[in-house]
Amino acid sequence: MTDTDTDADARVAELALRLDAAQTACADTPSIEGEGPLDVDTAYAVQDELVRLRTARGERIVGVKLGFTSKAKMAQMGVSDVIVGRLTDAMAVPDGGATDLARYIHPKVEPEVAYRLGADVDLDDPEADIVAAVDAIAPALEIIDSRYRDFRFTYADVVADNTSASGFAVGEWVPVRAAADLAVTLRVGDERVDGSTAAILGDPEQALHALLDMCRRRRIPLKAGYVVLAGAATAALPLGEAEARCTVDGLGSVSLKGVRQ
Ligand code: 0L1
Ligand code: MG
Repeated sequence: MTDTDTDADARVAELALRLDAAQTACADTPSIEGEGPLDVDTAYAVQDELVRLRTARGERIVGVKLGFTSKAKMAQMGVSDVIVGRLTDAMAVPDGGATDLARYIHPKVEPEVAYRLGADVDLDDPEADIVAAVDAIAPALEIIDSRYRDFRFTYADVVADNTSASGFAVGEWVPVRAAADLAVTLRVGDERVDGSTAAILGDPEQALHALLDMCRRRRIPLKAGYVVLAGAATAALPLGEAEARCTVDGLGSVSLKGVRQ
């Protein structure tokens, strides 16, 4: 191992500790790229280390999520690639349940479609069929809570920050069905946003293909039982003490509520 490798490993470890501390203390941190360049490979290495810190504390990886799946978000970030992050059991909120707002910095919710993997997907099998591996679909809510100040980040920043993953709730699983262009409504208290699953790469099924491609490139395992959050169908809304509800036409609805204890 060269001195350069050692320096790179030390930087990854230091950045992961910084993001982990921001999450556990609910104290935001400035953009990493605001201080100097961060390439995407290093950003995924930071994410890996961040997730390792969480699993070392006893959390279990229960799924994966995609972000930047809408044309609007890609255009806003000036990128053409999705991002992938990891979900842990500590992020799960039961459907209809409550989540303590003290756990977050500035949480927002977004309406999503979730898929469940019924079988492992072999990343090294060029013929692997991720769509065939899916055994159920459900409406979902994702709580995103960037660890960066004012949600200001670059593409590499947000990759390092595990794609802002903070919480999620999944509605009732139903047998897999086509989910292109289903009407979606997100209500949070008196606020409402309407959209369509078509905002998720044109069809959430496309998100599964994009996920497999990213997981192959980043060596992120796809295991039986994993929840896959395919991406947001509308813009996110701030999460407060009011109920947040996502309704996806033909799939049903899912809700959660922020509470202050
Ligand atoms: O769709 C998403 O899950 C967004 C991921 C990160 C971007 C953000 O925090 O707004
Ligand atoms: Mg999302």
